[in-house]
Amino acid sequence: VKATNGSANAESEIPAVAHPLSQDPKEIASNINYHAQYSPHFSPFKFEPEQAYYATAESVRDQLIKQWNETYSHYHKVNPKQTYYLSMEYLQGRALTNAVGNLDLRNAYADALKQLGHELEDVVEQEKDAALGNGGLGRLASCFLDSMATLNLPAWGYGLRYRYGLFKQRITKAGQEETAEDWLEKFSPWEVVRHDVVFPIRFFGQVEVDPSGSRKWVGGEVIQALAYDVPIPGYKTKNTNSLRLWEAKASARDFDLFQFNDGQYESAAQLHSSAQQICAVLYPGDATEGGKLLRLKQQFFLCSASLQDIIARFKEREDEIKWSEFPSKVAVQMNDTHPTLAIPELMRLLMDDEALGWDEAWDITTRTVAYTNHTVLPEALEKWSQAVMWKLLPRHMEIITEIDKRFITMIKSTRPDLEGKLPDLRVLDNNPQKAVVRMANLCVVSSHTVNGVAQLHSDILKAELFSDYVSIWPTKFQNKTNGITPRRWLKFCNPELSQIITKWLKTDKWVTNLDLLTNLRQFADDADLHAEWYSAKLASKQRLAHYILQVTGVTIDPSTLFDIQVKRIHEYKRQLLNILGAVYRYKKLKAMSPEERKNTTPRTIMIGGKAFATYTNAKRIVKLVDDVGAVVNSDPEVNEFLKVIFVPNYNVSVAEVLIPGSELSQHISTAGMEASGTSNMKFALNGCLIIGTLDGANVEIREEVGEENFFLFGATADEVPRLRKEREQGLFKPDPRFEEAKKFIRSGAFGSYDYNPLLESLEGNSGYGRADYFLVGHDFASYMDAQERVDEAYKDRKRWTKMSILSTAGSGKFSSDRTIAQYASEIWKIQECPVPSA
Ligand code: B1H
Repeated sequence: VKATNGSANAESEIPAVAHPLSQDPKEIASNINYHAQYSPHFSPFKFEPEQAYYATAESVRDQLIKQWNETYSHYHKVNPKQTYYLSMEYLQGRALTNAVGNLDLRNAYADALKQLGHELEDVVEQEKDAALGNGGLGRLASCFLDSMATLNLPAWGYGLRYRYGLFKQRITKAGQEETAEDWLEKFSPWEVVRHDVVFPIRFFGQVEVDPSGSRKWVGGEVIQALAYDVPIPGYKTKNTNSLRLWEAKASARDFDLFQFNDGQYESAAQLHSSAQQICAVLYPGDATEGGKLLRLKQQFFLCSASLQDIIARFKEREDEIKWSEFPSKVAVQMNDTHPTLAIPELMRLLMDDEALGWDEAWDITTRTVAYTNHTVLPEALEKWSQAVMWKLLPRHMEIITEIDKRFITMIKSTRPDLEGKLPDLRVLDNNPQKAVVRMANLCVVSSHTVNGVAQLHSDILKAELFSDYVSIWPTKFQNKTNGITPRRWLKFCNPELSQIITKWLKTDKWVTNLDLLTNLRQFADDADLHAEWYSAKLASKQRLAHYILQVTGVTIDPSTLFDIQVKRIHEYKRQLLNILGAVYRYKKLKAMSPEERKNTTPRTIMIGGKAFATYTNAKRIVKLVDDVGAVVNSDPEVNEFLKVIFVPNYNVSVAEVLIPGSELSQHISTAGMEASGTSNMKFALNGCLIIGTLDGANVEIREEVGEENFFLFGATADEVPRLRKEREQGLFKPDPRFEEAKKFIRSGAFGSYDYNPLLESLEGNSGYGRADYFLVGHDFASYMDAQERVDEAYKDRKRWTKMSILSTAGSGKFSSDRTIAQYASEIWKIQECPVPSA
């Protein structure tokens, strides 16, 4: 065995050790016991679920480490081209169920734990979610890691090891309250620190020019990046890749003992506290200058550490270093613009440290990096102040300025027709008021490939945001429709449905070949399948009802239609449309006679998601949903027919309970605004029907499951600009149902909280400077009509069950295995590199 755990120059032979584990539950139990006693984290003689969790996780980690090390050695030996996925976010969720599932050891571990007096189901609940992300973009990164390992692709994830993950959300009388999520409070059994993998990261300082004319970045503050690796097992394969998370550290040398003994405690540890800030939280508030600087530091920290590591690995594996071969060994994928600094950092490392000239460094960089765009919302397109960047990264600003200059020269000489558009196309925006660097422009100019995340989104990128660049580089732009891992999002989170699918398809190959689900179509009318399908859904609904009772104290009835919208709270996602619909439904129910009510379709509407801490309107929406719930749920006249629940603290683990138990889910963004969406895919895969607009991946889901199995409503993306204009000009005639719902809220029916700012966003000034920018008013009528079609369809169980089966059957395209296979062949040009079995 070679000691090659990711470090450079780890060539010394170390003796092989006997692997401690087998698949035998008895031996596993003894290994869990061993960890409880010899890797103790708690007082002796305690073996409650929490202790059982840590000991079990450590035992599973033993299993993983063996194949993890083999994977590294194998990649080292074969030296294939590798992908490096750079992302500020990963939403890994829990790891234990996933690990024993991928290792195919679930039953063995369940048996072993039983012998020790525990249930695996309870033990896994002890794990805290690793929530190093916000929403879809971070979860996508995690699904991609799972698929890359499962497809045996030589790939790495790179990210930051945030001390506190995404905040925990509590709902109080005042609405959403945030508290820090201390996922590392005890420790994480899934990470391995690599004390031999450390790189210096510089901030501030200045550029020095030596007599030969070469430039060097010196001075400033230097912080160490220390690697923590998390194993990423593939499904039933030996390949176990790494998610390498960087932690910022100052060293003992940086601790000023003299100052400390002099009583200057804070300045003595100044660099230590500076280091701690970098990895403290994901997306620190950027309202202040300090906050902006910190975000930029985080981004650079990720990029610099990762590229130094990538270059060290490249050098370690080549006998003779030929830099021109770098792009045939390395593909760097930038997950949105957050890791854009990888571009000037790679240029700097190649030119200043490796002494390459501009042209050679530029050629290598542009053949190495690719960029995924995840949004067209203008507020999410990053722009960094040039002044701040000159201060923090002076050498990188020189390089960015040169990239900008050369781009201008190129346009002037090859595309004089575009000269007039240069002010928008160039990388630097030199507006004297606020000079900024446009990160998306830098990415497009410097990447060999740019992709959107669903067909509609990619089309919009090409036709609008990046249209002029398309005319310059027609082949640079691609689509890669997002996907989700069928392991976590069907097999592990919905074992009942998975068993039925395997039984009817007579194979479990669908787990890695999701297109096989189309074979369910032939049984879509089979009464036996219907019965099984219905009972699996009911079981999941009961589990969900139990969960809701636990976290909210509200009892919900599993025989009602379970209608769910879970995602980040944002005005463009239109949770407001949903709740206005619920308010209208409530009002109508109130006006009915008891007889009439019996003819309605009883519904439980669940809405969940976190609002960014400083996004006031989003927080008002949370408050409104909760207030409507409080009134409706305690109204004895109608609460048999309608309940409205705000599901607190939505995260990956909560999603794993909600999605299997869902029957209808809402994906109702203003068309053109949701780049893709990925929970829509998870719901559809679990036999949940979608009510949605023609936005993002909804378009493709509808195509795949069949339009008769999708409740469509709303304006289309190409109508939106005209509708907005008409709305502003006062040409919009609201549906009476829309007016009624708003009036009901204004009447104080849901309490005295001031909802005016929210309601006004639907009329006058929406904060975007325009009236009802998200077209809630325009789409309300067709939304309510679609909801009526839902109510009708649900009354016919046979029809609904058939639609549900066809929904699952049509979801094969949305496996992240498909997405990743396309990235691998069409962008990264990497091949699988399976670790041979012994
Ligand atoms: C997506 C983001 C995002 N797009 C800025 N953009 C952030 C932008 O805090 N920030 O600075 C955080 C996140 N996230 C999402 O990506 C899209 O909205 C979804 O439609 C898409 O499915 C997902 C994955 O592609």
